Amino acid sequence: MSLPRNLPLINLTQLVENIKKWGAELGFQHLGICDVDLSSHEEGLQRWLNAGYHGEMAWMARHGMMRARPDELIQGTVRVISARMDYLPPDAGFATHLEDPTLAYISRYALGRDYHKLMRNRLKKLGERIEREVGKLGYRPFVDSAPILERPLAQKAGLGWTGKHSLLLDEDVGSWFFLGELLINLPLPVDKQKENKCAKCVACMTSCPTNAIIEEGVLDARRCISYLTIELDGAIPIEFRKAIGNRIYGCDDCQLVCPYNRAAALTQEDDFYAKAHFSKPSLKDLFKWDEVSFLKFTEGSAIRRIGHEKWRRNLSVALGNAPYDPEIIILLEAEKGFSVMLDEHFDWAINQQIVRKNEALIDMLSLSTKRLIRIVRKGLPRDA
Ligand code: B12
Ligand code: SF4
Ligand code: SF4
Repeated sequence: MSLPRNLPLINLTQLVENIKKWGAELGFQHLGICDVDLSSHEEGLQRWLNAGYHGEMAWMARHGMMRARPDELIQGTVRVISARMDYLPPDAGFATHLEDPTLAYISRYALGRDYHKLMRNRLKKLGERIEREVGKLGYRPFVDSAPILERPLAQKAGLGWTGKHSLLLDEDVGSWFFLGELLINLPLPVDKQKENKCAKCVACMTSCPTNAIIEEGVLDARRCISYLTIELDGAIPIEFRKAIGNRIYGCDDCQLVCPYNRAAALTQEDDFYAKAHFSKPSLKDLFKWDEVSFLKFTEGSAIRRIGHEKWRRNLSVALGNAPYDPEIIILLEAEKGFSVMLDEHFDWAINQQIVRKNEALIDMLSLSTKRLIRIVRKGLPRDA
């Protein structure tokens, strides 16, 4: 990466002030700067990989310790500009969707347009803006796209602290935000790290429906509903299917119960608003989408990445968890024969429906879901 010829003449402190101003103009809610030393995270990363917590995400292990060494990823990098963009759409309807088992619950980050391209383009613009100011330099924007530990970087850059759920959060804004970075070769002054304010709270750990948060800040991804519904390619292990409830893409539970999300900011991006077909989506309607409809309705959305087969796999689990409805059994039976994996899920769901028919008046929501809904209605009245 080439360094600006006039580097000794640049007022780096003033430049950082400008970078933060340009970042805000580009729609970022917070920018911070850190150096590239993540050596204190290498042991934890290695333990996490050794324990197999990454499951089938082989790409997590592929690059070894490079994730903790941004200067190996892009040689010449000396600073990372870490950026936050809020995604919580208005009318999130958390409780409304979670308490009706005939509706699908989709993680609130995925209701609108895919964030990757949008954020990367803005970060690229930021790099170009800096270059206009100081002359030719080296920079590369990343959003989820590179083997790099984004949360530890953001924490170092002062964007917040790592909560017990392993996500980054900040006192006044909560955790409903994406992270992105601009790797850069300018020795900019760095920001201060923030204090961890989780204190004695363990709400996220005790509310996780699948007990995926196995230690403070350590997630066994293989148990996480986000992994099971998005990353996992094969069959969803039976032990998790009931706990998945109606969550058909990702999960927000550990964030829903976090006290710091009570005053979370809403997104400023229209692109992250929920698409009309994801507002109160019925499980049956979504299951009826053939592949052409799936591709049409998920165009530009992160959901498209999982493909139609996994979409139906997830929906069949949720249909299996829905109240008894003879139409569900007819729908599932009619779609059999596409793949062994799907057939097994459809059979499981049909079986669940039959069990439920026989149990007649059984209460549909688990005690933990009811508790979650109470917490959301009380703690997040605006977004409930
Ligand atoms: C892989 C991945 C996942 C996996 C695994 C999650 C995880 N916690 O690692 C799955 C699919 C489960 C997932 C889910 C989600 N993800 Co994700 N994910 C990533 C990704 C691509 C990599 C994360 C990573 O590096 N993990 C590796 C582990 C080792 O890192 P770590 O958790 O920081 O590990 C530390 C500790 O575990 C500790 N450690 C390890 N072992 C031990 C043992 C002991 C004893 C101790 C004390 C410590 C310790 O050391 C490690 C290093 O510091 C990042 C993007 C990126 N490139 O960073 C997005 C990212 C983290 N995801 C994000 C989001 C939004 C989500 C979801 C909320 C989506 C959803 N609604 O469904 C959920 C949240 C689940 C959760 N509670 O974390 C955002 C988070 C934004 C934020 N506010 O923090 C990111 C940053 C993407 C982005 N660009 O915005 N995700
Ligand atoms: S996203 Fe859901 S399943 Fe994953 S850790 Fe959080 S609460 Fe648990
Ligand atoms: S729920 Fe509690 S423990 Fe978990 S991240 Fe929020 S404050 Fe920390």
